[in-house]
Amino acid sequence: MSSSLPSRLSSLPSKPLLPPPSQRPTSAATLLHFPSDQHYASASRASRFKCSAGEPGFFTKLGRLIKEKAKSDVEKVFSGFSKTRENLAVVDELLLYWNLSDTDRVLDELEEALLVADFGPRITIKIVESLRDDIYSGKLKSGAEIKAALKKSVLNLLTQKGLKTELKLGFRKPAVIMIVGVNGGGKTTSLGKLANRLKNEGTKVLLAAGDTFRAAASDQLEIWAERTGCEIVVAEKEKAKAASVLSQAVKRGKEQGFDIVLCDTSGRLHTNYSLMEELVSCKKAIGKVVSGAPNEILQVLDGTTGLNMLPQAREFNDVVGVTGLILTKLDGSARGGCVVSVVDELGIPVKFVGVGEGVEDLQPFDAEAFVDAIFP
Ligand SMILES: Nc1nc2c(ncn2[C@@H]2O[C@H](COP(=O)(O)OP(=O)(O)OP(=O)(O)O)[C@@H](O)[C@H]2O)c(=O)[nH]1
Ligand SMILES: [Mg+2]
Repeated sequence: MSSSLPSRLSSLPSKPLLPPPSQRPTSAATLLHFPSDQHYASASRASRFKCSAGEPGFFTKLGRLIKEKAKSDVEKVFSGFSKTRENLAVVDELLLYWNLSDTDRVLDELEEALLVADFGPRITIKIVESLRDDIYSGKLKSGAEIKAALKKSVLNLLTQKGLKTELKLGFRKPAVIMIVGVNGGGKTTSLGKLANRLKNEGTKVLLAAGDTFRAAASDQLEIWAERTGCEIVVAEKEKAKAASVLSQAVKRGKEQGFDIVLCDTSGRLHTNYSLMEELVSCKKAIGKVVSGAPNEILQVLDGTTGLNMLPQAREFNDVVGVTGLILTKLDGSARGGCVVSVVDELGIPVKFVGVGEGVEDLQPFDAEAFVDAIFP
């Protein structure tokens, strides 16, 4: 059932309050999904509400904030992937002195560099063989051309499936985002960072401490609530069921006019049947309070685990339907190539990357900025 609108929003103007398309943010730093004019108009006719969008001045403010952030994000993307970059720097060295007679040796070394950076064997072979064909057929004639072709093929791999990287928050209030994944991947930290971003964009965010396995888990989330200035719902008693805590939180979100409820969950192994079933109960409990919710189920994958993350993601996706991935700890590893592997193998969009432990260290994923960051 959809939540009712606050009275101040019930008289939305007949003309949508969207800025002209040219002024709408287009960068992947855009966190929120902007509905089309037509979509928006029908939503306002139905007196429905998408987060805070609809309040006069909201889009102007959001646009400004996103623009400012997009600028600092690009700088951060470049520093965040420093290890992957170091690792792939060999590509530049190889291509600087490349000449045709050296092609096979250079491509062997390029293949090795891509494998070490976790591009995965299938993608690596695909990229290298296509470069080899283009070099021997005379299409690529210099190191610079080879590098440009390499970057283009990585970008194509990331964008070919047309996966959307922005958050899809629907039209009902509150929008609900559930964070799932195996133990220690960075769920709670990513949730905290996400809360910070959404809060800074003018949305009213409620945190839900759905990790009821460990007593310390809700304390950890409370610290994030304080740090980000968000309210939080925690279990009232010990051994509470996660589904009931999350359902209460979403109810409160609905009653008290929150825009977004961010639900933390316990870490669990994808092979543990009963724990995976518990996740299904959590999802159902949320959907009973707000139909269509959770709007996003974001799975956190630890970038340092390399390609082992693929079976985890497959299993979570089969059980609960993952709508996006957050790849964490890419600052600490030389394995940034795993981003390309997961997108190619799973067909699920990477929506954010974690590049540190700080509150600002979660970046919306942008394929072009990513390729520029790892192959500067
Ligand atoms: N370097 C780095 N560390 C991170 C990142 N994200 C999370 N961490 C660290 O990883 C550790 C685990 O993070 P948590 O957020 O507690 O992970 P979790 O998935 O919630 O863990 P459980 O609730 O126990 O399953 C913490 O020390 C975090 O600070 C990241 O992007 N980069
Ligand atoms: Mg946690």
